[in-house]
Amino acid sequence: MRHYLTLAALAVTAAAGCGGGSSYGGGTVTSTGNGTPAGGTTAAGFVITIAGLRFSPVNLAVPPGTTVTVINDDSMLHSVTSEATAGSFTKGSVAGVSFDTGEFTGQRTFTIPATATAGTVIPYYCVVHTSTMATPNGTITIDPNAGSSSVPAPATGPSAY
Ligand SMILES: [Cu+2]
Repeated sequence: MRHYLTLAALAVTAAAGCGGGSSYGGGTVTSTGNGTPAGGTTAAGFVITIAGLRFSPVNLAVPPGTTVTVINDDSMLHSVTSEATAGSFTKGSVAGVSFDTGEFTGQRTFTIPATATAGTVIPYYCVVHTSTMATPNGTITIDPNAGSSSVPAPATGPSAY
């Protein structure tokens, strides 16, 4: 199980890495389902993307007080809902930290309390699909030193390929 998730995460990362299409000259954006606008100004900061019934990244580290953006690229409803125990598929909290986007498509945000304790790991799930998600559980880890992992690459010069 853990192996599968790791590989899946790597595959997603690799796909995203190849997809930085800023060097494609054409101005026309075709809707390939890869929901990155051409402008490169997707939500910077801490982002969970849901696509193909998969949370990405499966484990996101954020500092206390962070506003987390959740982007649902699927056409179906999903949620990012905290649970006390991974796999319980019941709304809950860990060390006083809880969050719930509710069922949504498009984009939602929630904010981690500034009082969240470093090292707290909060599992989350989708209330619509529970165990049938490709990644049934994700986690958010509170890490004061966590850096934003989703800042778009600078648009200056050729991409570092
Ligand atoms: Cu779902």
